[in-house]
Amino acid sequence: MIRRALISVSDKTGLLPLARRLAEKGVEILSTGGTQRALADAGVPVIGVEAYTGSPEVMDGRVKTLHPRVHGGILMRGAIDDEDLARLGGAPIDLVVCNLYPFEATVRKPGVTHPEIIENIDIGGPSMVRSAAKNHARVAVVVDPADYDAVLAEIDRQGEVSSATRRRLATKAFAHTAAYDGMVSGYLSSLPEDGEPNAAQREAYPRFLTLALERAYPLRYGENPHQSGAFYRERGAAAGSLALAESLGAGGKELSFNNLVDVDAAFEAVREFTQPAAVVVKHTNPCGVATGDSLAAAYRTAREADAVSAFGGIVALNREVDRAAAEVLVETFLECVVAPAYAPEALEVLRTKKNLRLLATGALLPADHRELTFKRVGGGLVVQERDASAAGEVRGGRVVTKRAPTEEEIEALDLGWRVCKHVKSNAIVLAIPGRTVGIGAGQMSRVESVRIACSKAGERARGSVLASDAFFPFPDNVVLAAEHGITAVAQPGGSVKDAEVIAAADAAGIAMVFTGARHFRH
Ligand code: 93A
Repeated sequence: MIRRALISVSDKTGLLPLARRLAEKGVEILSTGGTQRALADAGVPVIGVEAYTGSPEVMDGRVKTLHPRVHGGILMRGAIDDEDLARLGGAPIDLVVCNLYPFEATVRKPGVTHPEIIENIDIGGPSMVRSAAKNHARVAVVVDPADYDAVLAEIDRQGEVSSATRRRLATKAFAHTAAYDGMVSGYLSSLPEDGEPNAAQREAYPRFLTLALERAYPLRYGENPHQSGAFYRERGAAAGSLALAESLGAGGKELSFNNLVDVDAAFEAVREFTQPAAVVVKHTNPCGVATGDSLAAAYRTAREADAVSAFGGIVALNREVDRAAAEVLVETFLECVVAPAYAPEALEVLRTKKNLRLLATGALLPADHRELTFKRVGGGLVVQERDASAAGEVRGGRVVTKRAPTEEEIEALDLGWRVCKHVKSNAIVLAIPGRTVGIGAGQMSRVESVRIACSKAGERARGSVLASDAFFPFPDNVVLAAEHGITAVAQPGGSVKDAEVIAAADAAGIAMVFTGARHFRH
């Protein structure tokens, strides 16, 4: 039975409906200052925690709930502790609803001072949450407003929260306080020896510390069938992340490790474009990318860019999938489709393919979304900022050849350059306006990638443009491109042999733009 609840929340989302329903059920509510005021103002019966402890809030709220009557009330196990609790003058608390001072939001606040940040380190909240989570055999602890409804539903049904739910809530609670302390420790470790971090450092650090992961779901298998696998979700993953995608397929097979890695690669690439776009990925590399007036047109073109590779591929789209696009998608065998959303008529068409996995991310994160990326290397993680640039680098680049690219070449170079960033190095992308025609990926020498891209493009290489993720170490790449009829090139520049590379381009009438930025992908 839930008889007494302690509610102390900074984020007051959903507070009133929750408290009202608890009060209606005869639950006695204890609350701290601000929460108590909010409830009293709304006419919900509430007892101030000061009245319960007989001890006033002191030190501007630093000490509010750090009291044996609070922690005794939460930690008491049952009859065996009745006497001790009575001696303290406390009463059993059965439900703790608490979310913490907004530490991360405070750190990110423009112009915030160090003392303000320190005041936003919650001490009393995590203590209550941990006490309640430890005693989940008797107490339910709720740290996330998203859990209010489920908890209320159980109380409605059976007057209490089930032991399975209490266990789940406790697991979540400890993960929550662990992540919170991680952020605090991260902030402190980011401080220069004397003084405070600058705004950019402050913005960059918290993501380093929200490395708290939760097991989301098992995968069909790892990279190979003899390896088991699971997907772990970052706590606090942004809306629009693959981690939060909903699975809408007809059922069929579960996602595998490779599926997710490929879906991620495809979805990252398709976000480069604002007009309707489609990316087909095989083995983490795009094999066809196109834009168009509609998703259906874009996807058809992307598939045709390398129809052989597209078979069994992973497709990402940057718009809600409509019926027309769905009808083109089901023409060939695909593993997965990922898009922000699907129209109901599109789903109907797509679900005729039993084993086609459909993922809906709900939103499209912008191409320049800032976050961190991780890769495990023996016993540790290499962590870096996401490569968020590419847009504008061709148009803002420096023309280094006698001939400047035409507008049409610029358009094609811009597309090729955006795609290049998503192709494993050494990356070479051949494009014409609105689509790729040949992609050379993952070779150990750049000239080999040029050769592959040209061979993939075949006759279509003639009159196309070339984007290279890093500079040309030798002019041989340009000579080869010229032999295949390529008319313009975008590359970062910066090789000791730049002069020779430019001379080779001039000799062949190729227009070349230095973007000044490199986009390795390893
Ligand atoms: O300042 S604290 O570290 N000391 C406390 O004793 C304490 N008790 C609750 N922070 C404390 N809290 C936090 O106050 C809760 O975690 C919650 O975030 C917040 C609610 O305050 P109010 O009800 O006054 O808005």
